[in-house]
Amino acid sequence: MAKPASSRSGKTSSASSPPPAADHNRERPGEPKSYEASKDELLEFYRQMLLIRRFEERAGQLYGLGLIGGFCHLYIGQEAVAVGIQSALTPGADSVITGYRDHGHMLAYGIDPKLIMAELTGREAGISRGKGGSMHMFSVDHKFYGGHGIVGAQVSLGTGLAFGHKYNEDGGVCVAYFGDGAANQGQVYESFNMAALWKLPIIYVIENNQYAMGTSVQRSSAEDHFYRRGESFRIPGLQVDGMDVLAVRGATQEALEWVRAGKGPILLEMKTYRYRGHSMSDPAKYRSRDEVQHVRETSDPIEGVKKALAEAGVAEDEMKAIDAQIRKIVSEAADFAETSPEPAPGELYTDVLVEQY
Ligand SMILES: Cc1ncc(C[n+]2csc(CCOP(=O)(O)OP(=O)(O)O)c2C)c(N)n1
Ligand SMILES: [Mg+2]
Repeated sequence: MAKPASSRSGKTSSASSPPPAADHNRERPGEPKSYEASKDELLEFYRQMLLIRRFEERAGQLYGLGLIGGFCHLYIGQEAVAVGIQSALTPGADSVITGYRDHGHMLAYGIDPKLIMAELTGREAGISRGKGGSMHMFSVDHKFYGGHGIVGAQVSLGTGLAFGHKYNEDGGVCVAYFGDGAANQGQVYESFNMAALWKLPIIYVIENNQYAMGTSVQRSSAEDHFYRRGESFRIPGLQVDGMDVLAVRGATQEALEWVRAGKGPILLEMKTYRYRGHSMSDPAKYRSRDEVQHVRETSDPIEGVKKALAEAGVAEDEMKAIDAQIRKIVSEAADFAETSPEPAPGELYTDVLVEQY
């Protein structure tokens, strides 16, 4: 006969008996509600998403002109995720970490577009002094901890940031973004285990844009409902329409409430889509043009907010004027990034760890 196993509550149960009922009844976050935005908030969401889109379009052009070296991963299509989440965070208190598709996140956190574009073109004025490029942008001032090229690494690092928030009792929450592909990495689950054990203040955000480079979720993921990926660590998850900025904001508030109440980590699966290739060098032959066109026509995040604005009585002309302002900001950022000086050769020797430890 199987030896009785000890349950978490300390009571014993037979190994063959079902798990204690309490496991199934354990507390879960409420159903997230769509955020009810005021007209001004909607306008701000529109502005921020448009800024990301126009910025990324211009970055794509600069890359084509040979002004951006190295890799360049655009965020077009996913704008509602970063904008909706960021709008719910407390600037200066909460920390953020993400992968290499990071320009949109930095813009959503209010970082000057000029400094981001100048980083792309490798200039001294860039946010990482032109030495990080597209994938390695960093701003401690904004509690934005990168920009990481190693798939999944930001999940462990973000868990460490959350540990820091708890240890220092600073009230902050870490938001760690990663992709559907990264979600299949081993270190993600080691991090989940520690975060759940220590009830760390972290929101794990899986940006499920349906593809990891050229591999679709269906071909790579045995459990493609990513919000369930924390279940065996008792981390609850919510699946969210990541193309709807109001749904994203509503779910983030629910998640923040959970984490700030000291209940430990929570997972948000953002169902989203990227319109461009994985990076600028991807011809995207693994999917049809029709597939992309269909998403653009039926669930574009910016068009969704435009519709809501029209319903709230905002005139088409006002929206066009915002677009013109945004184009101007992006043009100025591009001019700055093309004309500002490159770092002096001496910069090669700064920010390099030389001590032994
Ligand atoms: C550890 C590691 N393995 C492989 C790669 C190569 N690689 C770069 S991006 C990527 C796909 C990641 O896809 P996903 O997590 O879905 O993010 P997305 O690009 O869709 O935002 C891979 C395999 C890498 N950078 N790091
Ligand atoms: Mg992906």
